[in-house]
Amino acid sequence: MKNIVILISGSGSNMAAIVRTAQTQQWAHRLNAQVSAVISNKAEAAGLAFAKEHGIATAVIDHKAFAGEPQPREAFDAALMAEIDTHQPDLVVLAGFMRILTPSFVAHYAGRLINIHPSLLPAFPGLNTHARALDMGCKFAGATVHRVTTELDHGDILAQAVVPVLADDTADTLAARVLTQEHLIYPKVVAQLLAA
Ligand code: NHR
Ligand code: GAR
Repeated sequence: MKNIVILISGSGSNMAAIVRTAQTQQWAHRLNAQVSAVISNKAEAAGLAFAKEHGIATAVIDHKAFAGEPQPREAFDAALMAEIDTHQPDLVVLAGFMRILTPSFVAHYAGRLINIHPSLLPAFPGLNTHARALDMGCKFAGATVHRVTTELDHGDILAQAVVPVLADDTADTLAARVLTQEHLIYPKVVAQLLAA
């Protein structure tokens, strides 16, 4: 059985899409894999309740608890790694996870760490992607699944989905259209990587 650990910070709808695919065995490839744990840096992340309801182990590692440390990001990432590694993951999946990870974290999970980003990379790395795409007058937007490297939102691209930008779009309506596509491509990439 292969183990997937998913990191979230919020609603966790991409996590839920992967959990549903795993629990119903509706992978794009023949696969014996489970979501072993869902870990959030925010105790209030709505996705934690979904994970618990689906029988998945959850944990909260609050990044704010490390604010007093001399190297708060390193200390947070070390605690996160210790929790993740108890689940012996074959793949670590960032799904709306909002903390930038240190080089030591990235190196520790080299080859098994992926993210979904709500833009057509290399356009719009970083935050507020939908507002920026609208400001630029983009006619298409989308999402990218990529490997996580030390350079933010710059790792190898594994999959993309494209949606049209409509004349009356707001950042919220565009985000919702992109999110429906994220839920389709992310479980597929997870299956591809674990089948390989
Ligand atoms: N870490 C590394 N090293 N490389 C990547 O490509 C990463 C990463 C961590 C997260 C997701 C990413 C996205 O899809 C991601 C990719 C958070 C921020 C950010 O600025 C930027 C990009 C992404 C996630 N975070 C702030 C920080 O100080 C906090 C923002 C907040 O809490 O709201 O870490 O877009
Ligand atoms: C998704 O659109 C994801 O691409 C994006 O946040 C949303 C999370 O939704 N990720 C980032 O912006 C990372 N910085 P979810 O929690 O419902 O999966």
